[in-house]
Amino acid sequence: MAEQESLEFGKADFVLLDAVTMPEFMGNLRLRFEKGRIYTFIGEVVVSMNPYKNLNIYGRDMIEQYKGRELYERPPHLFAIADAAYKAMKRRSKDTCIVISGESGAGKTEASKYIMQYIAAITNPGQRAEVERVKNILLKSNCVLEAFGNAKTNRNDNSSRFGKYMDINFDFKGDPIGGHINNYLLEKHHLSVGGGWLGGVLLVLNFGSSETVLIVRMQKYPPAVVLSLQSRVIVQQPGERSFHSFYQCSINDGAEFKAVADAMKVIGFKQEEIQTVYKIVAAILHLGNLKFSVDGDTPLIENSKVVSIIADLLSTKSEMVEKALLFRTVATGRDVIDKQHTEQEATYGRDAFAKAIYERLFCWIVTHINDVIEVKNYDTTVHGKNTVIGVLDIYGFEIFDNNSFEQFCINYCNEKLQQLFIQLVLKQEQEEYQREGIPWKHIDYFNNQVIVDLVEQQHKGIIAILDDACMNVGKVTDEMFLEALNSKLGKHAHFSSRKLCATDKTLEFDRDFRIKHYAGDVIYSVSGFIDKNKDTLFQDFKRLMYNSSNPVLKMMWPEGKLSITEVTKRPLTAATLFKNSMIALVDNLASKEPYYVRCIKPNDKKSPQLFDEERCRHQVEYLGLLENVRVRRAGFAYRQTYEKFLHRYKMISEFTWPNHDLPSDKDAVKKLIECHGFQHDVAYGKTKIFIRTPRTLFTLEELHAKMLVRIVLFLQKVWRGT
Ligand code: AD9
Ligand code: MG
Repeated sequence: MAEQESLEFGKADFVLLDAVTMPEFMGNLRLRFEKGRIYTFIGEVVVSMNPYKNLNIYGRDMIEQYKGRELYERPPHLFAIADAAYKAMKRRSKDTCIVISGESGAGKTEASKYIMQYIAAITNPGQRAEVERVKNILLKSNCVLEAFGNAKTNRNDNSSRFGKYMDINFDFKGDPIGGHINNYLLEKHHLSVGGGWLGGVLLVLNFGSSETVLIVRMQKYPPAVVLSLQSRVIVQQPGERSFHSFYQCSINDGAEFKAVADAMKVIGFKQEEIQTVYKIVAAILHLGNLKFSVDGDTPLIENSKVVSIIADLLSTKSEMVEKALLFRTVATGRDVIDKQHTEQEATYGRDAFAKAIYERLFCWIVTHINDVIEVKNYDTTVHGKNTVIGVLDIYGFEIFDNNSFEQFCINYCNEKLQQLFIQLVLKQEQEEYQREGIPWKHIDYFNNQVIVDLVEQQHKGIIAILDDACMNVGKVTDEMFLEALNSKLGKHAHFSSRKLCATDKTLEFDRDFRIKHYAGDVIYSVSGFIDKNKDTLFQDFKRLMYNSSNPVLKMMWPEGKLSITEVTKRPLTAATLFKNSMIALVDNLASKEPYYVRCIKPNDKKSPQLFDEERCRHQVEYLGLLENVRVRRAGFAYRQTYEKFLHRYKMISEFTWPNHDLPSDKDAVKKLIECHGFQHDVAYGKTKIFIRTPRTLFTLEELHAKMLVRIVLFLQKVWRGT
């Protein structure tokens, strides 16, 4: 039992703390971390500490211990929450979701993988082939998505640079029959097209024994060129890398390359598709090697050999690649002319092209996986409800030395998730007690809706102001955008900039603005906001890709079909697309029964020993864990309307079985509760009964199960006439 662990390993549930104070909370968190107990409950929430070492707690024996058990029967573990979500889905036909949150490197992705492994392990006892196929693909998809969507950062060697929400669909037997992945904003600006890091490396792409072996010789950049490229593309901070995929086909990470290629085969990627994937990766590396020079006003490509390699890799013609890089087709009235780029435009175009083909590749990989795991031909009339467990593993709150558009989006996403948590766990809970007339002392928490509004409000929020700036026909600079922010949001309590508070020394530059996030203050540099939000890719590149003779590439770029005169609609901006996807995500999560895993990173050194008190406390604060404990402690684990409660348990009391003659269902429930001696653990609301501890509920369930057995035995006797 969870409580039995208390003395030696600390409290297994923070609800059991002697007093709900920060020192008590931190003391328990530290003790458990030091004793290798990385998981602790807050009611049904699992708090998880990253152990930064391999623990032997995810094996088959462990899975068996959690399978089918009630949440509190076993020590806290991810498997407990996975099982709870699974049981709710299976027994009550509820769609559930597991929301995993925490900052970069806190262990979200690892947690999501253990949860998926657990679900895979406890399902399909009948070993149905189709279910095994789906399970295998769901598990293998991680490896492929991580190769293309994760990168080494200073905070995490395997940092997810995209958000992922995966639905797993189950049939009426509770076996996985399919799934769907939603991916959110790949941080493509993480992609360095500078190429310098691969200088001189012989890039070998080996597609199995018989297929093509592609050898691409990388050229070394003079350092100055690499630097100027990097500062413009806003790429990795020192010590960071681009996406894993770029290293896996070079000398560094050969074993991973094979694992990814194998996983792609299992998922069902065809050989030519896998080839295309790596051709695109190679083409991006070569784009990084392209150099422009200027002859008068005219930009030229210095190394035309590179152009022919790119053309080859993308199955198009050198002349067409060159034209797309140097010219832009524009419609002026009725005429269509080729307008020559300046050198700056050409460089911008090349970088945007590299990022766009990578992003498109990533989305195509996700779509491909979705095609293979999509539930087809499920007949609900025959098979019953098709239920879902969703698992959300999305980037955590980020504060870097230099925070840009990507951190702005990521942190906005975390505000949305925090708001959902508040709505579901704190606010709703308290509101229900008030509604039901249960005596309740209000617990204060910071409601971050005000920050969500600051970012997303129509017409007034930061995204709306940014979009306005991007809509302007004339040349709008990042500074002009900052001006607009200052004039419209200057008085907002969660927004500030240097202009507005000249005395504020933390805002060093006139290009910075600050948002007071729920998790702390973050200073954003406006540099690049406009470009990244517009996310312009000249139509010429889209057409170039659409006209590729490689059918896979062509399929990735359907909009390249349009000629310049047909392209009229202004595409939605990156921030608006992101905002829409976040709103849809939160709506989706809110429609499911949520389970939470709150991940904490013990230190910034990736050390298994160090418990950095300051860093941990900060995370406990902004994850709102103390408030969570308070609400939970003051609250009730279970509630049900009197009618439904009676419907389930009336058979365990002579006063209510088969029917009661009391004035109301509420009176009948009171009688039932009293005859079993649970009156001290419940409260009676206007329409619902509230039960404080889960143990009471388990006992009720046990009584219910025993009574069912007796009834069945009795009926059998009656049927047999004995
Ligand atoms: V990010 O927001 O994607 O940058 P995550 O996903 O929160 O971040 P991740 O799961 O990738 O972090 O964990 C970071 C590293 O911590 C892993 O690569 C492991 O080395 C380590 N880790 C995390 N969880 C565990 C665990 N349960 N057991 C052992 C772990 N090591
Ligand atoms: Mg991750």
